[in-house]
Amino acid sequence: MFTRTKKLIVALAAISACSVAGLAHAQEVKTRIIRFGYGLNDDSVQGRAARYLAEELGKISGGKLKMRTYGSANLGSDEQMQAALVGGAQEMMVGSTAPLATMVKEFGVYDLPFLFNDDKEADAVLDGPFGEKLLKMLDDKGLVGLVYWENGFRNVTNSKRPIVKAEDLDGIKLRVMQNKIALGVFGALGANAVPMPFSELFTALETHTVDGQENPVTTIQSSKFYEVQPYLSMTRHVYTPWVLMASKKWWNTLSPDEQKLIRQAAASSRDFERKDSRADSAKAMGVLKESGMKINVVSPEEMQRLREKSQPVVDKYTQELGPDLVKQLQEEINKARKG
Ligand code: TK8
Repeated sequence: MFTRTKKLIVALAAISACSVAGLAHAQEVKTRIIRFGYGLNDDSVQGRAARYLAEELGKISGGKLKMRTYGSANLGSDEQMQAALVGGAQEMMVGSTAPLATMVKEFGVYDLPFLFNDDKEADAVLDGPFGEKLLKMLDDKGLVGLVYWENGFRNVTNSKRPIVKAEDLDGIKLRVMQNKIALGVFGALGANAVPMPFSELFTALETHTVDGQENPVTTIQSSKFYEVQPYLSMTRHVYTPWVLMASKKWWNTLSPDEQKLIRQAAASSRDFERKDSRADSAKAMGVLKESGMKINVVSPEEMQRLREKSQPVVDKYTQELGPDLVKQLQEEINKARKG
């Protein structure tokens, strides 16, 4: 009898300890509105993953962390949103690494061409110590880097001619992402490279302010570039990721519990997004073929020539980025290649 009573007391004590902890836990998560911005439209890989992220966060926070998603650069271009996050005027975003390089030059490393062979290598490097190290560097600049989403391997579209030989890029007015490495690489490849925010790109293509651009097929399809670009050449010259970020100013006002929930939802969104992006690439190719776009695959010989043409700029920027950084990246890629 005595032991039974004792057991009961112990059990009751355990239950009440739990519910106190549960209560304390619940108190650490306040009702919050989180504005999340992105550059592509709602019907894109970004749009689908943003909705998934918002839903997931709502679910695991018992409806308290309410994320409002704004696509099509409605909160601003990648660079404008970055600034808004730093200033604390916006809570979260997803955007390209290229414009981050103006704040943390090391992010320019992802614009060096011909690094990754496939998405498996990219995942391993981005989710490993190298990718983490770069995300951490954002901390001092007022940003919290959470995870990488896949943007993907980029291909050239234009309105002049198919890129069959390396020389076909000569003189093509090509929009590039806004940093000096992207600019330098396409300059070396012979193009007349023009930096411009993505949010202005469709109009610039439509009005022939530029002849072409480069992006993954998922974006070429979802942004309807096929309506204004007759040629798509499968160059796969670079793999670029997106970074999911929070404003540091805002992040510092969150409880550890809230931060944990956001990190957890961010990690799930990464897995969702990459899977979707890979499935969508195949679908996008189908849509692009049907659209009447003329699509060509660049031969291995010409790819090698593009690689050689870009090598001097790669060497130059390797010095600027730091040879150790580039070496570390190369080693991580080699590890992924073997493993
Ligand atoms: C969308 C951009 C886009 C990127 C670009 O805001 O700028 O070309 O590939 O995805 O971040």
